[in-house]
Amino acid sequence: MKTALITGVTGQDGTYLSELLLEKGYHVFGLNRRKAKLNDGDLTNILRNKNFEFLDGDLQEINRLNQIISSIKPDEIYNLAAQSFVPYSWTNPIYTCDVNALGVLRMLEAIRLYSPDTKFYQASSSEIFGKVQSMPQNEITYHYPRSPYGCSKSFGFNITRNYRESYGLFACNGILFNHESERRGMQFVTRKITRTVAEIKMGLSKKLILGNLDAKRDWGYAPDYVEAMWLMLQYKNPDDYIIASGEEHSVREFTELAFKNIDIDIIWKGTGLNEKGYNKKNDDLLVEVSKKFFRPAEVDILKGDSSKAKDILGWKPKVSFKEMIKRMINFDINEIKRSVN
Ligand code: NAP
Ligand code: F7E
Repeated sequence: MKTALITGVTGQDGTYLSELLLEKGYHVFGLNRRKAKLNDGDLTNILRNKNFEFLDGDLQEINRLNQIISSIKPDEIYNLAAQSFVPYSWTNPIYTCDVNALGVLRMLEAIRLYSPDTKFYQASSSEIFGKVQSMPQNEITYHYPRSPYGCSKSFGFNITRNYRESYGLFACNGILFNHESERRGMQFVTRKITRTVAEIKMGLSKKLILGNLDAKRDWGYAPDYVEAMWLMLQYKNPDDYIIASGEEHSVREFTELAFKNIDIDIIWKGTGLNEKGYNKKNDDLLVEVSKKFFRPAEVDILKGDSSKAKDILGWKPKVSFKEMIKRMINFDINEIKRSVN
């Protein structure tokens, strides 16, 4: 039976990847930080599986990582753990870099010293491209991160490639563009929108307050993207791959589509911080802009070219942008219904 260690197992991607690997017959170890209260909603099915086990640990604790990796020597490690919220990386930059940059190095050192045959996947990010130097971005696009988070991920990318080239480790970077789902954290813009739109539909909220409506992202569906992680570690050679949908959409467009799912057309009036979105039918105010959600330095646009992953791994996304929004809205509406009943 193949074994895998997933760090960040309680996060969006960690839960989908656990399900995928358990379905494929793996024994899955999930690195888990202690919490005052375990909120394991998305892990309910996984925790019931006899081939899944939690291991206590933290990416900041080198001794524990060494102990775990030397004792279980897994076939594959997926390093998904990170401080993943970009705005938090300005308020806590040193912490973010300790986890997202040095944490990767701690994992690689543990593998190099105690389990050099383990295959390693690093969760890299399109945030490394930041102020993009070419369109669309591919594996050789220049890194120009715009946040401490982006800088930490650029280090993680480079140190992973360096350990592959220096020590011959089977180490891959998946440069994943934004990917969302029903399990996305509530602070990220997509889930904030779908949850608030669902609340508006159910009469629990009156309006949605956002930051930069013009930011453009290449958004895909998380379950499609975790499959790419697995494919990278099955290919005969380790390498780095862009995983993206190849389409860019603005926050404004995402918002309009989300409202369309509850039969509301938005019309925009005003500009900048004074721009507002109204219900076309009755002129109700539904969307406002607040300075609070703007960032010190913005990533204006991201659009990935995943042709290498398509040609070599045979990977392509299955769920469209529209379908993803529909699934997220329906899920949020149903979850609210369940919680109020
Ligand atoms: P997420 O939902 O925020 O999950 C992050 C996970 O990391 C959680 O399980 C969290 O545990 C864990 N974690 C945080 N700090 C840790 C530490 N010091 N030690 C051990 N575990 C720690 O993130 P995600 O969306 O699933 O993303 C997975 C990975 O892909 C992250 O590395 C992220 O930066 C990267 N990425 C994400 C996207 C995207 O669009 N989703 C795109 C590109 C790259 P707790 O439950 O204890 O907080
Ligand atoms: O912001 C704008 C905001 O926080 C997207 C992480 O998974 O993907 C994610 O990082 C855009 C930005 O994601 C609000 O300014 C407008 O331009 O959903 P987000 P992100 O920063 O792109 C990358 C690939 C990762 O690796 C990260 O881990 O939306 N925006 N208004 C807003 N963003 C938020 N959060 N909230 C707003 O109200």
